[in-house]
Amino acid sequence: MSSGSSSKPAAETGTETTTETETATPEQTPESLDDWLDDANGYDGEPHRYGPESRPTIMVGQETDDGLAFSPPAIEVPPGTIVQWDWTGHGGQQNVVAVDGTFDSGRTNAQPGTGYHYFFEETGEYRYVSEPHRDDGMKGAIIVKEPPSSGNTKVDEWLVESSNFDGTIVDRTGTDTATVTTGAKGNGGEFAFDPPALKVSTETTVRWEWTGEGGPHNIVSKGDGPLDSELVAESGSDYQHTFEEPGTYLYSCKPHKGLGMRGAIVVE
Ligand SMILES: [Cu+2]
Repeated sequence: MSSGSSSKPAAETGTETTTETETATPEQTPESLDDWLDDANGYDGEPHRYGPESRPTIMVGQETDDGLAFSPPAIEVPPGTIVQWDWTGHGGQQNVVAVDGTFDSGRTNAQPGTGYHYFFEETGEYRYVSEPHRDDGMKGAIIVKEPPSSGNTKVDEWLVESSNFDGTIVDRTGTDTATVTTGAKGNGGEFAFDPPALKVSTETTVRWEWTGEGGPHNIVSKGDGPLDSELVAESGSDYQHTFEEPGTYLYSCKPHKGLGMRGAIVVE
């Protein structure tokens, strides 16, 4: 019938629109990673760091609220890591698309059990979105960088997932006592030891002092080391140990070990 007559004007309109869009959106200077993550749904201010040989999994669609978040939204991994995304079915149609085009899961999907993975070989900051919900804050970032290194392999491996470890072993050699704050800020809450790594001389007494934040904590040696405190929550609690033998002493808070609440004392 009259089907052919409307096609030409429609095509002309389409061309015009495209031109307008291009002139209206000039290239913007790339925003900082902090700015990018600032309005990412579910971001708590700290990327979760993974060690070598880990295979992090990111949930696509959160169970809470409207589901429009990656969980966790930001992670830090060493080069050579495979990152896995698993669709939860929450939040409707989703995909995983790098802003710079590095990776792209393809067409959107709302099917729980859908998976996608990407092998991150090169260091860099990879921002990504779920395209249907980009403007609703469904954004994330994969930060690929070498893990922090202090030069002490035992310490580095033990603390690789502790968010407040930056490769520094705080030097308190030559002092009688040294203090470690227990329940310091880090690991997604008040789940850190500060400093996470400490170097002391033999005969030094190390004192752990509780802030009272982050729930009950304890100090427990890895393996059969000497540290074994009570599990307590009260601010002002303390636990101490005098180190007689040189060595590297690794410990954690049992309830929060998985979150990265770990510490190390190097005794010289
Ligand atoms: Cu704890």
